[in-house]
Amino acid sequence: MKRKVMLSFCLLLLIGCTDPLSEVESSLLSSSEASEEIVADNFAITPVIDTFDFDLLNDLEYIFYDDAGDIAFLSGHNIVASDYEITDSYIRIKRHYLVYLTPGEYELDVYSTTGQSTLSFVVLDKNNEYRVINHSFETGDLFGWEASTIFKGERNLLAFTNDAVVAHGTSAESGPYSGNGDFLIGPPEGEDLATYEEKIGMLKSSTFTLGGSGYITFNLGVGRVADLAYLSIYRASDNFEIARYSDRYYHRDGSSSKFGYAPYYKADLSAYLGEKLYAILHDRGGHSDDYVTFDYLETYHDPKPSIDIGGIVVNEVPTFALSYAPNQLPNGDFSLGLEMWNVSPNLGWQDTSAFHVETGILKSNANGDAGRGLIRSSLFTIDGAGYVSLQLGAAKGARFDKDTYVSVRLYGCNTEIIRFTNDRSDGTNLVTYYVDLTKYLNKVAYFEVVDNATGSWDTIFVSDIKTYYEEVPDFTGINFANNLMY
Ligand SMILES: [Ca+2]
Ligand SMILES: [Ca+2]
Ligand SMILES: [Ca+2]
Repeated sequence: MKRKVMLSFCLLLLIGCTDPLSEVESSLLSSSEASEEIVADNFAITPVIDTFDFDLLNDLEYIFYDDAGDIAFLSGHNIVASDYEITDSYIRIKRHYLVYLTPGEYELDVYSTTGQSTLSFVVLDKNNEYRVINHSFETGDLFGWEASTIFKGERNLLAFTNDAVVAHGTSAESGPYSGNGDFLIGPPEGEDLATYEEKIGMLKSSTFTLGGSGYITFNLGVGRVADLAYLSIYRASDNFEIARYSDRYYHRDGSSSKFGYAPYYKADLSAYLGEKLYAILHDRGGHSDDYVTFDYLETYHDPKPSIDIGGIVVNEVPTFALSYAPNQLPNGDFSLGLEMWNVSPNLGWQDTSAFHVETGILKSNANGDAGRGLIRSSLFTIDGAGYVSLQLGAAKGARFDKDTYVSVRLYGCNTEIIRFTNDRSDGTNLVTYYVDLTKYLNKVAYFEVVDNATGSWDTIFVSDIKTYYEEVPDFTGINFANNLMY
C-alpha cells in the first residue's frame, strides 16, 4: 500500500513538471524510491541496450525470463503503452519516447503476472534540448519531422515523404549529394525528376531551445526560386518567422548545386538565444529545379563555427516599409501603378520586371507569358465583416492552379491562410472573387501574387482589391474563392 501511494505521488509530480529542474527533482525521488524496492524485485531483467543516444536515436532493449511470467505494463516517467513493446522475452522502449527525456539516469517499474521489477537506463547528454530530432535524417526516414501538404490535401503531391530521404551520392554530378552521414532529403530514387519537382510541401522540425553560440548550420541545395524553396526558422511562442534562407549558391555560374549538391551554410541567430525555435523546410514550386536537397540542420554550436566554414546566408523573410495596416489596402485598385506594392528581389525569378499596371490592372506579362515573379502588397487589417474581394483574369495555363495564384498571408508568421486561382475563368474578362477571412478578424495580412510558369496563358491579372466590407457582401457561390490550401 505504501508503495502505491508513493508511486502515485511521483506520477503526479511528473505530470505537473515541465521545467528541467522539476524533472531532476522527480528523478531523485524515483531513484530513492527504487533503492527501497531492489529487494522487492520479483524477477530478473537483463539490459541489452540501456543507453539512449540522441545522435543514434536507438531504441532500448531488455531481456526477461520465465520467472517474469507475462509482463503487464511499465510505469514511471510518463511512459504509456505505445512507448514500448513487449514480446515473448524482450522489452523494447522506443526512441519516440526517449528522445524527449532530459539527459540523466532513469528507472521504470515493470509489472508482470509474477510481481514487479525495475529496469534502468541512461539518456546521454548530447545537448538534446538544443538540437532538432534526427537533424541529419540518419534514421533513413522522416522520424522526428512533420510533413504537411500545401495543396488541396493531395498526399500524392507531397514532396516530403519517407521516400524523399535518400542515400547521398558520391559526387555533385552523380545526383543527390551530402557530406554529412548517409542520408539527406532529395529526389527519391527511381522517381522521374519532373514528377518530383512538381511536388510541394512543408517539413517541420522538432522544437529546440537556441543555445551555445546561437549559430545554426545546414546543407541546403537546388531550390531555383528563393521565394518558393527555403528554410525558415520560427519562434515557437508566437510562430513568428524570424529568418528565411534560400540556396544562393545555386545561382553562381557552374554551381554544382544545379546537380543536387547541398551547400553548407551557417547563420547567426544569437539575437534569439534562449528562445524556443523550430524550422520548416518549404517547397512551394512545381517546375524545373523547384525542389530542395537538405541535410544536417545543426542548431547547437559552442563555440561558434569557424569563420571559414559555411556559405553566406541572407535573411529573406518578407519585410514591409510601413507597419501601418489600414483595413482598406492602399492602392488596391492600382490607380497609383505599383505604388505600395513590392516586387520580390529574391533570386530565381528571371528578373524583377514581370509586373506592370495597365488600365488599372496588375499584370505579370510585361515580358509576355514567359515572365515569372512574385509581388507583395502592403499590410492591411482584416476587419468589418471579414471579407475581401478582387478581380482575376488570365491565369489559365496548363497547371494554372499551381502556377498563377493569389495568396493571403498573415503578417509575422507569414502563414499562407488562403490561396486561390482563376478557376472560374471567363475568357478574357475579369472575374470577381470573394474571399472569406472571417476566421482571421483583426489580424494583419498581405497579398502575394505569384506567376511561376512560362507557357501559354501563364500570366495573371489582378484588379480592384477591396479589403473592407462593413457587412458580408452579396454574392453567389459562383464568385466564392475556393481555398487551395488544406
Ligand atoms: Ca545526413
Ligand atoms: Ca517542388
Ligand atoms: Ca508567366
